[in-house]
Amino acid sequence: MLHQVPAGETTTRTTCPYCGVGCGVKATVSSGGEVAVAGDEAHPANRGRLCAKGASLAETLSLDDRLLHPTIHGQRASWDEALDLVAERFRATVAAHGPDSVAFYVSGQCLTEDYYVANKLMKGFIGSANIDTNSRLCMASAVAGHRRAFGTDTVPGTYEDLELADLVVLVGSNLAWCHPVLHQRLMAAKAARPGMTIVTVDPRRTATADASDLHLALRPGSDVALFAGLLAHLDAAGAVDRAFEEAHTDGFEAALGAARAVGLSGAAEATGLPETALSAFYDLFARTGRVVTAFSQGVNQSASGTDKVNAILNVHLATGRIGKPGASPFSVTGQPNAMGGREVGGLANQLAAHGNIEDAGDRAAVQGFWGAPTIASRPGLKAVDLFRAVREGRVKALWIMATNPVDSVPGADDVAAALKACPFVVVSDVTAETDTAAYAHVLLPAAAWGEKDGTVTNSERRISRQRRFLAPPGEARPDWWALAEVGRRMGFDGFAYDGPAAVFREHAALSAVMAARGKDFDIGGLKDLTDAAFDGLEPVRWPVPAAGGAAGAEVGREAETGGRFFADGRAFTPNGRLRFVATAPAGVTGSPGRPLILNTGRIRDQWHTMTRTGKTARLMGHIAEPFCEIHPADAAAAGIEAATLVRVDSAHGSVVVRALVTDRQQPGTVFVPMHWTDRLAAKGRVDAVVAPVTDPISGQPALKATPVSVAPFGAAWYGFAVSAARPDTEGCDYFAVARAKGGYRTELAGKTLPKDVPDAARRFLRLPAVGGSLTAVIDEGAGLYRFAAFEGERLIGALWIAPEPVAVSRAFAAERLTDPCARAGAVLAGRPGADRPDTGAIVCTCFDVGVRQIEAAVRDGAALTVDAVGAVLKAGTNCGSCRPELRRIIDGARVPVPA
Ligand SMILES: Nc1nc2c(c(=O)[nH]1)N[C@H]1C(S)=C(S)[C@@H](COP(=O)(O)OP(=O)(O)OC[C@H]3O[C@@H](n4cnc5c(=O)[nH]c(N)nc54)[C@H](O)[C@@H]3O)O[C@H]1N2
Ligand SMILES: Nc1nc2c(c(=O)[nH]1)N[C@H]1C(S)=C(S)[C@@H](COP(=O)(O)OP(=O)(O)OC[C@H]3O[C@@H](n4cnc5c(=O)[nH]c(N)nc54)[C@H](O)[C@@H]3O)O[C@H]1N2
Ligand code: SF4
Ligand SMILES: [Mo]
Repeated sequence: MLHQVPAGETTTRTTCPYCGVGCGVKATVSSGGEVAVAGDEAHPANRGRLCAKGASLAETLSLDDRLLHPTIHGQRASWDEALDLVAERFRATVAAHGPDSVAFYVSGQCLTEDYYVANKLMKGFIGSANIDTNSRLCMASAVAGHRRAFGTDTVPGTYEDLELADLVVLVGSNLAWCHPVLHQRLMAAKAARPGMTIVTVDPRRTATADASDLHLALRPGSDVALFAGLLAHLDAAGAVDRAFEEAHTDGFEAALGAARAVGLSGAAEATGLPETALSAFYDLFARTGRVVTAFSQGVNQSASGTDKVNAILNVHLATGRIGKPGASPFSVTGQPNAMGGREVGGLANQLAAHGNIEDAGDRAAVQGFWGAPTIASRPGLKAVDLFRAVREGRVKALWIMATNPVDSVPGADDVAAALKACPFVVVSDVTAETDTAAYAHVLLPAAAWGEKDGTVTNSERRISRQRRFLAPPGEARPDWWALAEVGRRMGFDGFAYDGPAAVFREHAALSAVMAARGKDFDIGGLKDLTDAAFDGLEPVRWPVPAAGGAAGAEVGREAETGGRFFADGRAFTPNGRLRFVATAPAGVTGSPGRPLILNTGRIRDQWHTMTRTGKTARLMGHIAEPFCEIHPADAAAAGIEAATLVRVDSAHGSVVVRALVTDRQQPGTVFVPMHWTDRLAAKGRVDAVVAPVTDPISGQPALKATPVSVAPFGAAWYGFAVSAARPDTEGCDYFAVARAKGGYRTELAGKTLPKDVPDAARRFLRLPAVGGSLTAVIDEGAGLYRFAAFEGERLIGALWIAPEPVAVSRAFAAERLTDPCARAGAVLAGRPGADRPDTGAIVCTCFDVGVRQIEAAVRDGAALTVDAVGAVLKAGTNCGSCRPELRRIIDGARVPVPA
């Protein structure tokens, strides 16, 4: 099935739906319905660049797995039936058990308009603050840290600052993989100004660490000690900006006292880093005026996340390096609209438009503006507590929108159990193929990226339009509409919007009301946009006050400050002063029987739970299977051999993944990616393992520090298959399935070999259904089996089985699915003949260039620099996402990803 498209070719300027960099995208729809995407040269975030994920967007638009109409208890229903049921169940639950017995769990991937309506409905009309979002797992510690230091949740700096700085410190951020276009901007700035220094603070040697001048591989969780040591050093070195400190800040002495108690030796002890390395970093920081410290989930997702944020903010306040060109702390946001969600107050402890839920005046202002019957007067349940309340029956009706908590919330098996036990679960998604949708009583089909209109705000506070260029398929509708319809059907006034522009105008008007109460978030200048002006809205960074409005003095501030905050020392605290926070060093340790610390996070080419990026063969070519990075010493101690399967166990659950033995991981720690789900692997949901432990201030879970043990899985046999149809993995002890061009590629393994292997192979490849004859080469004694099935000349399936991980070229095998004359002999051999190169795992997804090709070019001397590899093989010359990896391959030390 294809989207319906208008006649003639059209190009629409929109914004990428993935990371918080917020790149502008041009989407061109041909008259035949083909979509092509390119970077938007006019967008200030990316100036035409896109990373591999952005560049592959067109390949994620197929409708094969889309949810096309509402369902109730799995049966197709009309929107009217579904919306009436949702409204009635929420109304009845509130009537019987009070407003706090219902909840919404939404997402930083909602557009601002969706988010605004959700927050308004819950806080102003249902009258509970039980609306939380996956931003709790993502930005909550940054929000809490900002509010402690600035009295408001505001990112002081801009992207340009990373280019202007002489020192960029990346803390707990794998920028090269997670914010690739911002990383490319940084790399380009460094190439133009080689004197710039980049320091990465991360326990793991990441692609970002490879691309930096200094990598501080601190012990997990020890960031507070690192920055406390730095604050003490800045004071001792006379680098504190006394004038700024005295004129504009509070709390310096207390913070310094706590920092001195740590000192250089304490920092060295906590971080495990040599004093010499720390001193070198501290000196560099002290003597460099233009410093940007950018931080992300290695900071936020921690039991001491808020203190980590404030330890970072402290050193910038102490040196007055805040909101100045090239000198600022900078929290990098994750999702495309993480920032927009904070603007509408989408977290359970916020109010709309930077209002404070604890402030009666703010509450009255918001309630009055909405004409709402009520207003939530205390914070609601935060994500982890919210699912606990669902499990305990305190929350009885839950609406989940644009997020997949059964995979992404820690203690994920308990989340699944909670949904199973919940009397009423509504899920709004673009696909029913998620682990969360499986628990929905009502499924609502959402319009996807490219099918809906609205706005998002990126990491540097820039609001950009997402624009529709395709008609929503089936009965899919935008999320704001479903929310407004439920509001209306619950009998509330104030939800009669005729489109997203109307919602945006209301949001902008509310911000002006709140700005008059002294809030910094002010887009009052956009409150009267006509529909046409909303359609044409160019990317704009807030504040955008109305001329002569409450924040009229701010007009022209963008020109003066470059859109930065706090350089003038003016804060949004009650006394208007910036605040230091005395922070307490913390650490993480294993527990008896679970000696290793599990760190989790992202890989370059996948987005979260893979519902979209998992649809493209191109993006699966980079890493196709969940893995556990483990240091050789820990692997040896546990009897784990490279490329075998391992079980990672915590007190909460387990995963079975591929061992990736590498000294990029520090001893005592392991890393498992967050992306795999029950749809794509037998047991790869890492949040089933992660402990639901949270930061006491922000409520953000510590997703990077769970005590675990790792042991061999004990597979008796391993397999690899390629197939035109999705294989039948029923009963497989282990599988990981991924899209390949022309079908699927699957890793598999088992504890005991099936009695009749050829029969099992036939079932696995679905030959009874798809037809085709099976050719086999079997050496039973050696445990070696090779099967290939053809339909005419076309390969429809092949399966290799061995007692060890099978030595088959994955790239070669997968390519045979689209080979018009795949020869059985070559297929069964699992390797190309001498006449054809084996590409190895794909490194450059834009031009399909594999690791072996690059290594060969380097060995031949044909290419010794990243640019030379580009000239010879084109690799790295389009989106550039693979450039850090190219450099590493050239240096002879590629991250060893499975095949
Ligand atoms: N490819 C890709 N890009 C994405 C996403 C995606 O799914 N895929 N998701 C987006 C989203 S929502 C987010 S939030 C961002 C996240 O972007 P990042 O925060 O950059 O990504 P993560 O991989 O979660 O974690 C970053 C690093 O924190 C390190 N770390 C772990 N523990 C510690 C510690 O105690 N201290 C320090 N200093 N570091 C530590 C990890 O080793 C890891 O390398 O990425 C966004 N971009
Ligand atoms: N262990 C561990 N866990 C983590 C993290 C980690 O680093 N480690 N990171 C955390 C972080 S930072 C984040 S942000 C979360 C992300 O985790 P999730 O939010 O759970 O992940 P996604 O896969 O992005 O889920 C988005 C869902 O929305 C659907 N969707 C897409 N577009 C639309 C739309 O327009 N409307 C609707 N209604 N649905 C849509 C998608 O199909 C998908 O099912 O994971 C968190 N969990
Ligand atoms: S860096 Fe990549 S994923 Fe992030 S917004 Fe830009 S194109 Fe999208
Ligand atoms: Mo995130």
